[in-house]
Amino acid sequence: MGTPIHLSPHVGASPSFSSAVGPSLTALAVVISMEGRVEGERGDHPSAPVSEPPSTSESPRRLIAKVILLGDGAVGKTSLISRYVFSMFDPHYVETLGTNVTARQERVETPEGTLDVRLQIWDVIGQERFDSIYMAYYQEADGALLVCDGTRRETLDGISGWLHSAEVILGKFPAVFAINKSDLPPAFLAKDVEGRLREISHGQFAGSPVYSVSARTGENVRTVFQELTRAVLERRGIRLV
Ligand SMILES: Nc1nc2c(ncn2[C@@H]2O[C@H](COP(=O)(O)OP(=O)(O)OP(=O)(O)O)[C@@H](O)[C@H]2O)c(=O)[nH]1
Ligand SMILES: [Mg+2]
Repeated sequence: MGTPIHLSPHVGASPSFSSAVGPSLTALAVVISMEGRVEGERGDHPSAPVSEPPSTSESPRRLIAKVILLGDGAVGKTSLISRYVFSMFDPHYVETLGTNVTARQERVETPEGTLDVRLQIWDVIGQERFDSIYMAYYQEADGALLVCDGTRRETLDGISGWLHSAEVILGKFPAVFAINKSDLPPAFLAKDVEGRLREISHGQFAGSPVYSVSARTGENVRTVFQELTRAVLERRGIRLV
């Protein structure tokens, strides 16, 4: 199990926007392709790399990161995003059509000062893999939250397929694993996921954080997004204090 990180309580949420599958998704990807850069609030060039010296401005530096949710249908990807961004839960199942993007900000402390990380959270239907929707969805992602449904063992089996298809586009990438619906009796446990991860992709994901979460109760929901934030920053050489 990973260790929760402690980030400042400052958060900001923005309304979601959706894109139908097709040309508009491509346009959206261009907008989102700012990830990997720090934006100074006053005067910094928007394309300044994250490794630049800290701004002398009092405003925190800002960084945009694209994170994607992967997992089979009805595991609770959309519900986890709703809980994290809007503090809401809907017990009715509405299959995600096309791609939805929402955002929430996490404020973190680094040796160079405060950094506001705007997580662009991409949600897509968990049905088919490897078609043009997923290619666009995976492209330029900084990290992934892999979600399975703790009441359905077959969704654990599905994880390896999602990892492999994302690897084709992304190569190595930071990942955090969420066993959702912890408010219900489990069909498998975190140790089962950890065992599976040791077997997948030459163990690339062994040691990645695994959490039991519940979009219904909120248990560990913010924690998994914070862990993903930490993993994305570490991948870019940014340490948290
Ligand atoms: N009890 C319980 N139900 C949950 C939880 N999270 C999601 N659900 C329910 O599971 C169903 C599927 O949730 P979604 O969030 O739509 O699943 P999804 O992974 O986005 O599904 P697709 O869009 O089809 O890929 C809905 O009825 C949710 O209310 C949870 O933590 N506990
Ligand atoms: Mg969905």
